[in-house]
Amino acid sequence: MLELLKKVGFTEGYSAQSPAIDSVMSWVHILMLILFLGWGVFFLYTLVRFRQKKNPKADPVGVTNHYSTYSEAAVAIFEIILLVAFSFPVWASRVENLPDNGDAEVIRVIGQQFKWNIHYSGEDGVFGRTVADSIDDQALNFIGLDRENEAAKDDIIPTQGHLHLPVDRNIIVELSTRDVIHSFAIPVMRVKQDAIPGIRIPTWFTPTKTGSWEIACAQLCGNSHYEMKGYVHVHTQKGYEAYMKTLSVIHEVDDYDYTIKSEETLKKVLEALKSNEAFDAEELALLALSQAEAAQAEQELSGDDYEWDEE
Ligand SMILES: [Cu+2]
Repeated sequence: MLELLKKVGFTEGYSAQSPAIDSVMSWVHILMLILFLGWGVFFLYTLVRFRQKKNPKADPVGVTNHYSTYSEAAVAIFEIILLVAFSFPVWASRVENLPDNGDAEVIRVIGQQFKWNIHYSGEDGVFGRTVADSIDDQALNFIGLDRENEAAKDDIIPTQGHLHLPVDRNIIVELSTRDVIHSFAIPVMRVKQDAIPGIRIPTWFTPTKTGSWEIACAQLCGNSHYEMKGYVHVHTQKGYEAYMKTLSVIHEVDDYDYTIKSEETLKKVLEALKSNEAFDAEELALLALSQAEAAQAEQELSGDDYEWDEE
């Protein structure tokens, strides 16, 4: 059944949680197919059996047997089995057995009309304080991160809409939103979770393949909902570490004149991932890191950063 579904546009599943969800999907589609065929045949039968030529006068009594009741009951029983025996256990294991924080990469995702903001805790593993009053779109501080806060200093905020992940590692996404309800959906990872204002909801998955895919918003959230898409980039472990470290060095240098080379290389990393060349991407990420570190050394030599501090 799954093969058939994939032929008509059902995406491949690239997370460790995909097979269980796909099996429920298959069972639901099998039931729907049986129902479709059953009702279809019944419909054609009634067209012929009760045609006007043979039944010129309407019969006010109608059908007196109970076959339709039995078939309704059979469908209900099948659906109950589907829910209780298949869907509930799969869903429970998806949402209840959250992996340990030590055994997972914890990343915050904050919905916003009409972008996805991604927030990494950086080297210290602690998320910096975010305050609604500090939100400043002009200054590109979309999540209101308080950079004065000690824990916030090493936090990494990649370009809006770009979620970077390591392959074969548990990912916990702590999901929230700064305005209306959104729904965070990565179809190829079989992930879909609503983002509700005022609360932080964890959702988790384990990517099993490197590459780049789309993130969608699965909840009508306003007039530009259709363009609220993002990208999930799954790197090799080494490539991921190099990419994140590069972002952090670029943030420290904070001067495009110095970091331009490194930033150009980072773009190539994403192109390589998109064309499914994870090892090229890893090489490029390491190159970007060395370029960023060289830029940092150059800046220190020129004394640029001291000037900046004095201002
Ligand atoms: Cu949305």
